[in-house]
Formats: sequence, structure tokens, C-alpha cells
Amino acid sequence: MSAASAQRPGQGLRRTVEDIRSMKVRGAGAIGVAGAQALADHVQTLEGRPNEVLQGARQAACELDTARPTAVTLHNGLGWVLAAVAAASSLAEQKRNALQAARLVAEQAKASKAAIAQQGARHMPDDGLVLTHCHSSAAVAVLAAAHKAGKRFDVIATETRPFRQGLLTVKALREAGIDCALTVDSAVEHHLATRDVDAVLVGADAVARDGSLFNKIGTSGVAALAHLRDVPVYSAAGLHKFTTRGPEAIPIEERDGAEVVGLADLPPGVRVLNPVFDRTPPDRITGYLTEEGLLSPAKAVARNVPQLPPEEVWR
Ligand code: RUB
Repeated sequence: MSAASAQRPGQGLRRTVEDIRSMKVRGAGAIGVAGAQALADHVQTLEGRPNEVLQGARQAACELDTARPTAVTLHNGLGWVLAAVAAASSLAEQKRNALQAARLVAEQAKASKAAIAQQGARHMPDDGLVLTHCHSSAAVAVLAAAHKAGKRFDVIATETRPFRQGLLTVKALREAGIDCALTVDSAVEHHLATRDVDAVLVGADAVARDGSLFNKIGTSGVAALAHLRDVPVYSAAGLHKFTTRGPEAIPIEERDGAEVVGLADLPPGVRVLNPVFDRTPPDRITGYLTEEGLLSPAKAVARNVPQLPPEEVWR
């Protein structure tokens, strides 16, 4: 049993929601793991008959699920824990199953990233230039594995306004020994026009049923510009990034305008728009780098969607 279960019911749950909302925990993979663990810990605090405990777990899962609406890793991680609780016939088994499911979610996320890194490294250039956007731990793992395998490319990482996750990316790339440069987001077309960019590589917060990619705001623009110049666009997306939902059913999170600009600097009456994810249509994605290697959007969806936890566990 983890230490969090010693807390008052709901306390660890609300802390995890807050950690995800405040970006203390960020990146789709990490969010799914944190959500699943928080739910499993919460189940340890529940008492009652199995159907009452399942209802309590569902309520907690719904609360956690609102923390980062675009990243389906959260929904999937919670779904796997709910499925494990639903499959048990006693309180003790529900509690055990919940912890075991959360452990599996964490192990699967780790194993998925390692497999994607090995598979994806093959598609990185031997030398030349890769452009990446935001900070994806899976994309960084692909680049690090390719570098370790002897490939010598440079990376341009976009700053990624307003949260500047590009700083995390260049730090991680340097730790892996990879030559890299940071650039402002608005310079992407300039770099594509003036340098030989061999590939664009990004992460994934969600892959919809039609193969659309939901990722950090700006991804769709980067992909459109790359597509115009026939530069391949890859997204590192393991099983836990896929969803049965269509693109219209994936909400784009809007965050506080104060992340973009000091609100006191604005003239009265001006609103700040801060959508933090966007949708890239499947025809702009060359392929998803998955545990099974490079797959077209349609094939990646066909392989992954059947393995997801059933939506009935939420009802
Ligand atoms: C991060 C982001 C990343 C994906 C994938 O956005 O868009 O590309 O989450 O990350 P934010 P990973 O910083 O708003 O969470 O590969 O680590 O799962």
C-alpha cells in the first residue's frame, strides 16, 4: 500500500488534480501514471460493498479525469484501474486489484517508451537535422536512442510559448549528448525554408479514432509547414495515447491568460486566448512511432484501440 493511502479520503485525490492542473505533473505519459496511482490510493480509503466501492472509485475517477481534459492517457490510466476494481468481487480484492492496475499502468508507460525509443530511432536521420516542438519524454527518448546508436544529427527545439517546455527539451537533449538549438515558435517556417530539416518529431497527448493527433498548441502549424515541404512528420505515441473518441469529442484545454502575458499589461477589455493543444489531421502525419514500429495513422488506430479499457467501466 502506498503512503498516500494514509491520508484522509479525497486528500491525495485533490492534490493530484491540483498537481496536474498546475503543471507540476505534465506530459501525457506522466499524467496517466499519476492519475492511475491517485485513483488506486483513493480506493484504499473506501469502505462498503463492492458495488458501493466501485461507485466511489468512479466518482473519484471522474474528478481526476477533469484535471487535463485533452490528454487521454489520464482517461486510459483511470479506465484501467476502474476495470480492475470492477472485475473484483470483494473489498480486499478491489483494493489489491486497484494497486496492481496502477503499477501496471506505470510499467506499461515505461516499457512503451523504451520500445518506441528503440523502434523510432531507426527513423531518425544518420546525420542532418530534426525539428521538435514542446517537450515530449517519448520524443526525447527516440532521439536519445538514435544518438546512442551512433546517429549524429542536430535538433532544433521550439521554445513553445507560453509555458516554454522547449527548455526542458534542450536540457534533456544535452544530457543525452545531442547537439541542439532552441528557437522561437514563429521561426519554424524560416528554419524549414533555409535548412535541410530531415524530420519533424513530436509527442502525443491523444490520437483520435480518425488518426488525428492532439498535441501541444502549434503542432498542427509545424506539421502543415513540414507537409508543404515534404518533410516527414512523426509522432511518438504508445498504446496509452489512443482513444475510441472521434476528434470532435476531444476537448482542447484553454488555460489562464496570465500564462501568456501579465494581465496588468493589457488594455482594459482585451481577452487573452490560451488554447494549449491543437488537432493535426491524419494526412499531415507521416506515421506514429509506436511499440510496434512506424505505423500509418489508420494502422496505429486499428492496432491500439481494441486494447483500450472499455468505456462501460465508467458507467
Ligand atoms: C506536453 C505535450 C507532449 C505530450 C507527450 O504538453 O504536448 O508532447 O504530452 O508527452 P504539456 P510524453 O506540457 O502541456 O503537458 O511523450 O512525455 O508523454
